[in-house]
Amino acid sequence: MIKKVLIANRGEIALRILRGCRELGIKTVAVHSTADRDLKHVRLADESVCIGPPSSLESYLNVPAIISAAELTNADAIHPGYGFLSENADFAERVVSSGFIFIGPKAETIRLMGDKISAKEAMLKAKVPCVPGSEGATPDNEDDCKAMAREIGYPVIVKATGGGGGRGMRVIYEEGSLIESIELTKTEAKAAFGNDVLYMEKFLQDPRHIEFQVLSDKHGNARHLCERDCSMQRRHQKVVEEAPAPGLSEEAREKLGARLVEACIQIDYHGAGTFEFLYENDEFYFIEMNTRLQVEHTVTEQITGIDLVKQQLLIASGEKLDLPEKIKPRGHSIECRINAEHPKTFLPSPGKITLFHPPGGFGVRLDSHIYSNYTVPPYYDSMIGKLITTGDTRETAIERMKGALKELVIEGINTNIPLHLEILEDEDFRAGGPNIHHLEHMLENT
Ligand code: MV4
Repeated sequence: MIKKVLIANRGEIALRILRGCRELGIKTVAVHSTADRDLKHVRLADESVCIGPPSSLESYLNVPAIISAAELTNADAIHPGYGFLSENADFAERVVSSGFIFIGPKAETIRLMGDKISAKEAMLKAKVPCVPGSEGATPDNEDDCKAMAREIGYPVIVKATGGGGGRGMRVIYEEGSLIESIELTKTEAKAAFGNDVLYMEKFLQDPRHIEFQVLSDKHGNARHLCERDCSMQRRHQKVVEEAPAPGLSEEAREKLGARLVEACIQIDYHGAGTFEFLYENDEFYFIEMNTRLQVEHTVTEQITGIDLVKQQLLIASGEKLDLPEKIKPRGHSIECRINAEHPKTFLPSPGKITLFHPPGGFGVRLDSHIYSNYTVPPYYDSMIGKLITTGDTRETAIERMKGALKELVIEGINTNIPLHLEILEDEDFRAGGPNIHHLEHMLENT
């Protein structure tokens, strides 16, 4: 078993990883920037190392500093959390070549999934349903591009193979703008990812974003842990997530889930992972795979009763999955991301939290590192916590969330709590299953 984990992250997820380690009797090493000396997990960790100045590039993305800290403290393994270096295949490789365990899949798997064309190829091979499209790169000849788009049918979308998460893509509605759009996207992709290879897909106009959680060990055993609906987003930032996806039948869940378990075994996946889909007219279309623990993993934990961080640690230690053959979801769980930002303008709102009162009660979970008199630094993501409520039904989870949001007091900075209260009153949200454009439409109309 792993005995000591270096947590290569900050904020709520660093605290979440620390809590998982603690329950398995694993010692923890916190690494932090000079701006993060007062983070809650730094105080709770067995050891801590300052790895650099506030700038992420010089601290949480500073590979030599992180590896040195692991050497200095004699850690066995490194947990990357989400964001930062979590999906950097070169980092995973460096971790392993320096003699540590990377808590996540193999570097080659991260690389396979990081390249969106090769990820789609792997999924097609595993018979996972994908968005119809180019099956490889767009041709380098204008006429062939036009023929391809015509065959797929407009509107089409071109995406950078090195992109993902909404970066480096463009929708094209008619042949007249196809070539110009491809050239523009290529130029942007080259600048952003150092890779101008594109692929083409049918553009789905009003899909939902539904993703499946998986766990897969190093002995050829895999499970799916049902799905999450993450359609409530603004500018590719998720705002509210829930599990299970409203209205999805058990039959549809098990049909796709079984395919994904097979896919995990086929690609020799190790650890926790997420298959992202667009869902439209009762059909799933694979878009990307995330090879990390996600922000919204909590709602899956709530409905399955499985601690995903513990499972990651056990898998990385080489243990066999010890989970039931079929994982049955129980009840419904919703997560609201609490951001230090203005509820209307979305401008970041760093500063000192002068007063903090957490909510509580049955079915209420708050994953956050904040405390009274903590100062939210301006250098990082504005998410300061996640409020999660769980109940037997979606309605109960929603009502519990309303109560918990009203109980939650954060003074001294602006937060998006008022936005969440608005969302919970929205008729279409309450009906369940809004599409990926719904929140942005809702914001335009108020
Ligand atoms: C799409 C799409 C429609 N059709 N692909 C955006 C993030 C990246 N993961 C893929 N994205 C999309 N790909 C096809 N063929 C619409 C989006 C999209 C989206 C997807 C998920 C969640 C929010 C989104 C917001 C805008 C566009």
